Amino acid sequence: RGAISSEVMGDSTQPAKAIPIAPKTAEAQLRLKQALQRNILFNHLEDEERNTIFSAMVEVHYKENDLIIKQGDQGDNFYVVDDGICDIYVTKDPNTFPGIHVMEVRTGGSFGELALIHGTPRAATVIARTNVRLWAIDRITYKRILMDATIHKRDMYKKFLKKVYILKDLEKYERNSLADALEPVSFKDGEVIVRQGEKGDKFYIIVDGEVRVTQREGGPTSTTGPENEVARLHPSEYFGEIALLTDRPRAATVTSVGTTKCVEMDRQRFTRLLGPCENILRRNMEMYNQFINPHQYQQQQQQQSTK
Ligand code: 1OR
Repeated sequence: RGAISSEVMGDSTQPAKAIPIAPKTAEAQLRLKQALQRNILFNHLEDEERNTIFSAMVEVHYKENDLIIKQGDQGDNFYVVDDGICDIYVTKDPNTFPGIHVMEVRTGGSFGELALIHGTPRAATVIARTNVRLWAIDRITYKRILMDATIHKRDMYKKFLKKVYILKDLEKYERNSLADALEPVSFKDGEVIVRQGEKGDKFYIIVDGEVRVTQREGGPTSTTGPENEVARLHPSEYFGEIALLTDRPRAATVTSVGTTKCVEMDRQRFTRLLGPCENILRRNMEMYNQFINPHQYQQQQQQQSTK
């Protein structure tokens, strides 16, 4: 495990060390069980596969500034972050190390899949920004149990995510990570997806179908006033972000019109992955204030239908 690569990149003074495996105490096993339950990467697993992963996963600890993966090395493990922050760097020039900071990975995120999927050298360097606790899965187990689902999901959402306007500034790799984190959900005609005034923990992007957005008069927490339609949303559009960006209750009710297919993300994944899009999300949110005015909206709808 963790063989030291003979390849020396530039003037890096830190060789890749043997991986620092922590003992699998009862407490660690409990945390591993929770990680397996919570992390969407493991959602689709059959019981037997879950057991295999459970035995294969080892807890590893790195200290702040430790080198976890070195670009150019051979791939051994895939990693899931249990706690802490890792920074990812890429260099095109073998004389500069670690190169340009391209991304950060936090709790619930993962890295190290590319070399295992493609059989290529490590495409980036990963360094611990804080003390970190990771789960490591060896190459053979990763390929046997997790790889196909990841390839399939990235492939399936590739075209779709490219069309989503708010994601336009994401790098290809970031869109792939986002694809990993999406959960497909489907709603029946008339089903309420989010309800005004309630606490919200999920963000949605519409894949297929239509939703109706309604608001009660008398402010966001009003539960009694008359309801007005303030918007209709369609594929590639999104909802549910205000409660996640602001920690306020749901600002409107969103109801499925016919059958609607969406992909959803919980708060943790939303925060972790949509950081680079936060500016656009916030800017768009400011614009609702002008838009969410039922009278104005109805006028707009009328204008559109007479065009
Ligand atoms: P790996 O097995 O190659 C390094 O080991 C890991 O860093 C890699 O798998 C990914 O999991 C992760 N380009 C390449 N690898 C990346 C990138 C990345 N980001 C994270 N990793 N780019 C970042 C895009 C925001 C592209 C940079 C040009």
